[in-house]
Amino acid sequence: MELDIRKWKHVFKLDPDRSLSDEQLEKICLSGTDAVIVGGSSGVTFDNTVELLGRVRRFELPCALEISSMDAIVPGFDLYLIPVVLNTPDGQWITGHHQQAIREYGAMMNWDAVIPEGYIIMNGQSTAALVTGADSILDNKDLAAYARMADKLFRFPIVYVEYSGTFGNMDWVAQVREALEDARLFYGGGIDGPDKARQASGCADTIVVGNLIYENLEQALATVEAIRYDRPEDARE
Ligand code: 1GP
Repeated sequence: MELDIRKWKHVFKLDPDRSLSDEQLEKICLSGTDAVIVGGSSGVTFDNTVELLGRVRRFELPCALEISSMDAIVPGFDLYLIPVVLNTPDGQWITGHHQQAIREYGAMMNWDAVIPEGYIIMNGQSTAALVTGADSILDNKDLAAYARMADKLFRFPIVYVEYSGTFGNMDWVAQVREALEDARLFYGGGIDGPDKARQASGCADTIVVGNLIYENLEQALATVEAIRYDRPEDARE
């Protein structure tokens, strides 16, 4: 099982608040994706998170929890991804909730499994933007500056450009990757099939496929295959 996020090129993000049959979940977990991230912007509870973890655990692939609610911090995940929203004026999403969670659980946490993400929310209509009050009216220079801030100032290991629900500007995403030296660039948003998966994978280090799982599972599975042969280790003879 590959827990080094630097090796991940493709991940599926599963929403505990949406349903998948056992057969669908099996296809996802056996698809060849590098990992599953469990997370969502609304309706995520302790119970639905535990349930999904238990079901994913039947398969041998990394399972990370992206924490968006203190009530849904569930032990037993391989990794814990902690979004720090860089483009919100609301400090709750930068340090507020984080400080409260650490106050509660800090002494018992396995810090080796915790990975902060410098999160930049680019779709102002997304639930993530509405919940966090993110200011998504940014140009490419604003975006690159947030990314560089995450990389060089805060030294976050992940910069996550989040277009959730809409396909982003790939030129801008490519500019972000140019600007980063150490951080890994995660891109998520609007990947609706192999073509967009390839485009996004050409501009970011790791692509995240979410909604498509629930809208068109076969297309979602095809995104794994689409980028597979871009990986040197998977190259055909
Ligand atoms: C959402 O970045 C992910 O957090 C994926 O976005 O749901 O649009 O694929 P989509």
